[in-house]
Amino acid sequence: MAEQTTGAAVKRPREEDDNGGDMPSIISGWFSEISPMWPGEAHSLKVEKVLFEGKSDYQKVMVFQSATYGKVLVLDGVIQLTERDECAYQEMITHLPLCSIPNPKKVLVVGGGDGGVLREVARHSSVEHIDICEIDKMVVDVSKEFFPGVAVGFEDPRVKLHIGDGVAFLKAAPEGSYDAVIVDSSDPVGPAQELFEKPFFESVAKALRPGGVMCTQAESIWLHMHIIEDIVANCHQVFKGSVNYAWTTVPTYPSGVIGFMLCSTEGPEVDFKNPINPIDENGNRGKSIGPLKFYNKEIHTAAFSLPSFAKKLIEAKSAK
Ligand code: SPM
Repeated sequence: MAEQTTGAAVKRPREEDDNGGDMPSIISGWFSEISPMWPGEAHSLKVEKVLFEGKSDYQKVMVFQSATYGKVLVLDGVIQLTERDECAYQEMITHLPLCSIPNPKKVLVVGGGDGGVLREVARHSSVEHIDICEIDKMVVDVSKEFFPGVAVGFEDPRVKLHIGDGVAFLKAAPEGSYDAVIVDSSDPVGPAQELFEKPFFESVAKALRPGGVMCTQAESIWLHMHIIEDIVANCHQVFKGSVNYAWTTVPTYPSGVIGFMLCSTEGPEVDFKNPINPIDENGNRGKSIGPLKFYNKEIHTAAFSLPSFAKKLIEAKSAK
């Protein structure tokens, strides 16, 4: 894996009044995920040991050993992954887009500094080059130290790591250069905020080839329908191919679910609901990463079936 720091690593550091996890998140041996993004509720995990606490230019970073979900990575007080359930998120955000197009060759991951999405992209033997642009080097370093089964993604020789701002990276990307862009962001507060806005989606669309695909983390239907409605409306304006919302379960994310926005640019049609490009389990050319734990073609199609309340609101925003 090649590493390079882009000249764009100058995004503003987090402000003191950001959602910086300033409230103590471990009380009496329990970590509670308290955030104004989900007021009135907080999932808790029993802590066995705090393994790392640090503050980068962008956010607070913590790793702890939990009693029931293995090691846990927390940014600004919000759980990013646990060893037990990370497979659900990383496999779905990766294979929903990549299994929907034939022979993806060039892939960009924005965010995803833990390496889990890279691990999944690397399963696709057609992929020749993977760029990843992560703003916070501390996330990469911490993942390599504490989550080797996730950070294994960095070991693939097709991976090129850029430490910098994903927004600037995409603005500078050559037009039509990627088959797929996967945006593995934290929530739209602090460093990831711009990754949920229309100008960013315009840059993604420009960087994709005709019929290229984007998959972005798109929050929870139980907690953030207003954010999802905005994303859907923006994506319909920007992406002239197809625009779809999918979701999956991740027990340690707030409300236990997380969604994905899947869009394609004008060009060869992409039918996201019916995967055409099965994963070659032996496609990865790096260290052995073992079989898929979560994704299969049935769950791919099922992910696009929405509960009625969400379907209604998303369809309303999709009406031209
Ligand atoms: N590669 C794993 C990184 C995880 N990125 C997404 C994290 C989202 C956490 N918040 C979920 C809140 C749902 N509303």
